[in-house]
Amino acid sequence: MRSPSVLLVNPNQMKPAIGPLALDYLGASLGQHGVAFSLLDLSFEPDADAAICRAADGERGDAVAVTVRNVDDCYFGSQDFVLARTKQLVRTLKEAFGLPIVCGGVGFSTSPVAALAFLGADYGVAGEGEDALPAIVRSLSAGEEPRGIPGIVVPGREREAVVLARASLDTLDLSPRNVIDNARYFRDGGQAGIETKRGCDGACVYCADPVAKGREVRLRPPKNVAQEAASLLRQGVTHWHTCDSEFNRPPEHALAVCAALADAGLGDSMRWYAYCSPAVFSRELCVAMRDAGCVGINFGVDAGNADMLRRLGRDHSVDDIRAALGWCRENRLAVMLDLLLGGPGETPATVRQTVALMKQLSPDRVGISLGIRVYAGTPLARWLSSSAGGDTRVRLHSAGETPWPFLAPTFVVSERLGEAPFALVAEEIGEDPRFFFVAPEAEARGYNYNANDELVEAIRAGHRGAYWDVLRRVQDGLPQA
Ligand code: B12
Repeated sequence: MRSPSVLLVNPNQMKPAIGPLALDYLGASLGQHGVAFSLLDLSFEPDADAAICRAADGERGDAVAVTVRNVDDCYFGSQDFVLARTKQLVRTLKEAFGLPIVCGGVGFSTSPVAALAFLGADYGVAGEGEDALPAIVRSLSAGEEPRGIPGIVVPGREREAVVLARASLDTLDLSPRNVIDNARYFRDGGQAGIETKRGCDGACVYCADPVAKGREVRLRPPKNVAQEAASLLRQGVTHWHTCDSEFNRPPEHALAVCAALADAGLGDSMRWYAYCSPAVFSRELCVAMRDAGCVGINFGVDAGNADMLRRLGRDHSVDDIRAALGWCRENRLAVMLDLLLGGPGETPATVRQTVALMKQLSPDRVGISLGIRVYAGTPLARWLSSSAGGDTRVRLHSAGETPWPFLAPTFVVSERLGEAPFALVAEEIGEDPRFFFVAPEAEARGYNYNANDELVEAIRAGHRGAYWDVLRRVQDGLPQA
């Protein structure tokens, strides 16, 4: 009897190219579950439709699995609704293969029922796919309707509560990293990714991570993370970024991962970057990260004003930001502070205060997103839909109409910033080159990493690492990381 098998598809064509980490993890798990797979990676295909037709000429399995990392690019200036293109690809895949289409991914899981309906796919998985996908493929291979699989989403069952699929992280070996072409992604995209844990129990009002990944934090064995880094190194990949929402939550796990990387002797041979929270950061962690090969941290600080931090549901203070930056300086870690401006309650005065604090703290770079992407299922979405949202004095901007609230990119901007919020922020920044901020009508992409030619060029010229650090190095004429 033929063994169950599935075609894994990456539809993401954004440039610079970020490797679909999910497919390396899903492939590892499918193998461990005895399910065969092949890969169709459309990232480097100039003609996706033609590549699909070529692939359909070969052996066909039981299903086609599409990873949907991005619904949109989450950037107010561009509002690129990627899911609309993925929908076209799903249609082409369906016609070419005549097989059930299964979708999943972090973007997908931010709105699983809506995304499934919009894409016209047959099955979806909300949450982690490592155990769910093999179970679905096995059922289909046996000619059975997949049922009772945690996380599965099926058309017409919209009213059922969606539960998030979970994977057996303590027993699965996610370290091989041998499904996607990591060497090519490193050459063209300048970095790889590694996830050390999943889920976030934070209370940030706008964040889709608790929706897509769950509130319960699940940790990977630190040694397995180090083995994974070593697998990448064997492929010539020397720079990577953590793919956790915030690496230092919980801090004990971050310390254990750093110890495992250092013990494996990787601290000197690899360079990595992380998203971190200033709330649970410490000098001890900073030193451990440096010794494990970390060279730069992006702190999602959002605001430099206590009232806005509270409104956004953040649990750090301005003093935490200051302290974190100080420890990074002591240990020569580069720092970007990321701001999220324009949320409910933002005023010209709070913007002024935040921008002034950034100038005073003087990190290596400050990234500014103006306008907050609203995701269904977040406190922000609930608040906007409730009567309390009626008099919040915010404007909603939406780039596309779908019957599902917040599926197409939708951004909230405080009305109190007036008719020209971008000009207002630009005026506060002035000519300060440390800020990444571009107006929507500008040609430059700034630190929008979607269709960013400046970055593509820099990577072609040999730069590697986190994109903010690559842009900084090019701007400041610094050597490659
Ligand atoms: C790290 C990260 C980055 C890093 C990537 C570094 C790297 N080397 O990989 C950087 C900074 C480069 C980055 C850039 C961008 N990012 Co980003 N990023 C992330 C982050 C934190 C992790 C992504 C990741 O790899 N996760 C780990 C993988 C394994 O998880 P996964 O893809 O969810 O896969 C699991 C499940 O979903 C499921 N699954 C996945 N596929 C499938 C398929 C099937 C069939 C099944 C059954 C299951 C399944 O199983 C997998 C294993 O459990 C996520 C948020 C998050 N917590 O995931 C945002 C996130 C994906 N990014 C996002 C965005 C918007 C972007 C940018 C477009 C931003 C911009 N405008 O510049 C760019 C795009 C870059 C590009 N060119 O593609 C958004 C997407 C949201 C949306 N609206 O679509 C997210 C969700 C953050 C957010 N909430 O806003 N990003």
